[in-house]
Amino acid sequence: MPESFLRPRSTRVVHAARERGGAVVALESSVLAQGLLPPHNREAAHRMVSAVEQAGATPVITAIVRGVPAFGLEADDLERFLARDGVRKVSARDLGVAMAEGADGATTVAATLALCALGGLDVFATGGIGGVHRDAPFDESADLVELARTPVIVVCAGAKSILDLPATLERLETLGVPVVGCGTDELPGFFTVSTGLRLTARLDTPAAIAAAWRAHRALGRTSAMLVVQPPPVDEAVPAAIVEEATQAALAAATAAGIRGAAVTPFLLGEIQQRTSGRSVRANLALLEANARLAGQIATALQVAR
Ligand code: PSU
Ligand code: MN
Repeated sequence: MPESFLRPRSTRVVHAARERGGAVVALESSVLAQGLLPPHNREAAHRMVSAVEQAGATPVITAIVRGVPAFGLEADDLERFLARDGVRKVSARDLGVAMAEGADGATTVAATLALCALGGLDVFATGGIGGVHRDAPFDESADLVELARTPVIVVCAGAKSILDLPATLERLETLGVPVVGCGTDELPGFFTVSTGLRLTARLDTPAAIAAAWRAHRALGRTSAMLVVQPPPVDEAVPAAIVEEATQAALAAATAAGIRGAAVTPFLLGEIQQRTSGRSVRANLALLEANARLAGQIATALQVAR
């Protein structure tokens, strides 16, 4: 399909950054419209954008805006997304329909990866990726298969605590997605620093990550590279508290018969309530830290170019 059909739109700031070949970092919008409640989602957007800018890169929030793939959000569009005003959750499979219907769609990791491919963006920061859910019924996030086929560096704090983390790590291995610890030898647990799950690779500087990425791409690998760092220690939540809240959230989801795309937003909302704000503080801190690291990696890639 010709690009004229798609007509992706960039804000002036993003367009200018790309014109001059500056470092850019993609940010997802589902964490803003579905993952965090107001007013926390506004704080998340502000802190992520500032952190990318402080690292010398230009933040690019991706979304479908009234049916148009958007690289960067205008102020009024961002307000609609923060107000969650008729904004649907859009995964990779949902992109085309959302466009055809002229909808506002907040993009998950999977859909953001698809837009990164469309726009030629190669660094992306998020909180935690989706993955293999615990227990039956079978549920595996589309984030995993999109990571397997989209060459983008994705900076995160691991996969969300609500998931089966050992199974998620196994699937990433099967799918050929390198998982690189930054400042850690373990897969972080999103809200928690530690999970006990050992990683096979650790690179502690943006320059080292950029070098590994160039090798990955030089080999012709078309998968993403997942860069994981623990949440900032001061804000991290003890594992026992997260696990107790997660168990209760899973039970509530089963009792309420929550299925499909609603599962993740439901569980995240339950955990926010059950940890009386602690998980939100950790979530905001790790989003900011991940945005900063992504900005530094994008800048390091720039230097090497
Ligand atoms: N992690 C968060 N908050 C979120 C998400 C992840 O802390 O809102 C979102 C991301 O957009 C991720 C999506 O891609 O949840 C996964 O949803 P699902 O499990 O339905 O694929
Ligand atoms: Mn699912």
